[in-house]
Amino acid sequence: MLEGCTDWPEDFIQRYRQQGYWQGVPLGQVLREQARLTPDREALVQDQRRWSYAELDRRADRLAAGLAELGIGPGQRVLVQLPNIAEFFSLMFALLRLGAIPVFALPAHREHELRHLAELSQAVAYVIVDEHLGFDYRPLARALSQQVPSLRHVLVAGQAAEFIALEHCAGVPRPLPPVDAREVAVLLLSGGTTGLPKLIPRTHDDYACNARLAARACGFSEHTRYLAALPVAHNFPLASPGALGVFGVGGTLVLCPEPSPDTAFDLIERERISHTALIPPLVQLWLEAASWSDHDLSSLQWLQVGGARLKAEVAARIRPALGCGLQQVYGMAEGLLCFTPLDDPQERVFETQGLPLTADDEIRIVDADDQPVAPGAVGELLVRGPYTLRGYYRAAEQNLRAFTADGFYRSGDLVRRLPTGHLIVEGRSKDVINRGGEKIPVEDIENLLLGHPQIRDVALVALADELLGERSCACVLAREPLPDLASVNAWLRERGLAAYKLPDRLQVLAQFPLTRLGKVNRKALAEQVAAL
Ligand code: OOB
Repeated sequence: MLEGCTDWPEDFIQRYRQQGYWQGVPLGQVLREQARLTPDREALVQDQRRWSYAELDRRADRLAAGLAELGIGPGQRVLVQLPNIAEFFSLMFALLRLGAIPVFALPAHREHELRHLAELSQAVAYVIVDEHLGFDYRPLARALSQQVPSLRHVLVAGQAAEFIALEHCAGVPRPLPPVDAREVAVLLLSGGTTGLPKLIPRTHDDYACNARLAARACGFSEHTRYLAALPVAHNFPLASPGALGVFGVGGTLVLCPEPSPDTAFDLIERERISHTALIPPLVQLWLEAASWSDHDLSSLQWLQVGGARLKAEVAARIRPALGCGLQQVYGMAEGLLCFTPLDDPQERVFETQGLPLTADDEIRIVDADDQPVAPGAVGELLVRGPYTLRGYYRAAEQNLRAFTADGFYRSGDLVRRLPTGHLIVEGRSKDVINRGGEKIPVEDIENLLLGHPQIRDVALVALADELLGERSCACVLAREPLPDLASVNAWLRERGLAAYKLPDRLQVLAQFPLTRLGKVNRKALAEQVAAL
């Protein structure tokens, strides 16, 4: 296995193979097989572009040949920061066929996140789009190539300037060395952990299992027309079941440039979309928009919602407003996926986050001493299974804390389990703020803020928010002249922080409430600030 990754123990490998979770088929081959079965069927749609399975397959091969000519090969990491455009998929499959490993950054990430990802992964190339939603990625690429010596190439979808144009990076397809399905296929970003974002190795076998079984749980078929409204670099629309789930069954993926109701409703009507996936704040926006929109949304059968807790009241409004069913999804880039079954009674769909995808997702719900809680009680969810990682990439020290000795991942989520097995997410023990599905790593932002000349000490806490569930408040002990939110956020932006991580509020305080051990009492602090 790729250096810096933790493999499953041999007995688990045997078991997951025997039980058919791991089928030994690399992800690049999944597309190849579908292109053989249904070459002319529409694989993906973006604006005016419509690629059949044969076309996507051919483009991936030609791009793989072009990338090989640049010296990109098995095991090398490539930092990919692309929005929802067709090239995302030709590139992804090209890399997968080469055995090179995409590291998927989100379009919203900026220099702060990208430098960390490029350095940690020692990426040899960085792939961007020229511009998206008014942001030019090429200056970012210039800065990054100067800072990270491992980066040898920048490839650009669109106007390449001094870099390599993705469309010119094509060669004559040639046989490539076989890819081992047990190897790492992609590195995903962790949203769920304390400290700087970590990288999650997902193997061909485990990620194919993830997408295939998720597609089954969501009733995907060759008739599925899935709208990717969320950024496809994220595990939810990428493979849970998302794009990979669609490609595995010969359905059609329709790419939406951004998830506003205006844009999405046009596409739902025009492309007769059957399934899509959203995070909870977007559900609320869509529900409002649907009440005055005259778009024909009648093709929509299922809306999948996950990433953060969906309120039962909002859940109940979905069918009346959008005319489709709701499926709750509780997932994590680390692996475990839970879905409410399609035939579940309404109250379970509204009130729970579903059942684990497979019988071999081993779930433990434990207290602070790692002891199982009483049935039905709230505890931290630990998980081990055929598509859940055994260790973060190049993170030996953090892995000691993030995993139990017998290989369970500590999710940091507080859950309880109903007698039916359904899980309900009740809260969180880890230091992450979940801003409507977007994850903010508290420690990382605090460390940045500590560098601000006016800030002596800082604690970033979550405040309850009607729309987002949580938003972030930077509580600071400060020096004169006292900082304000606008100037601090301008300062953070200059340091290249993604916009969704900027504090929503800044509160200057004289002191922090402390615990008996003398640490900042974050709970008391959040309550105190919320009451101001
Ligand atoms: C998804 O993945 P990540 O990696 O961005 O974030 C995972 C964390 C979970 O540990 C949990 O804290 C939270 O996001 N979460 C939910 C939730 N779904 C995820 N909290 C409450 N209710 C839910 N339904 O967010 C993700 C990955 C695949 C599918 C769906 C979501």
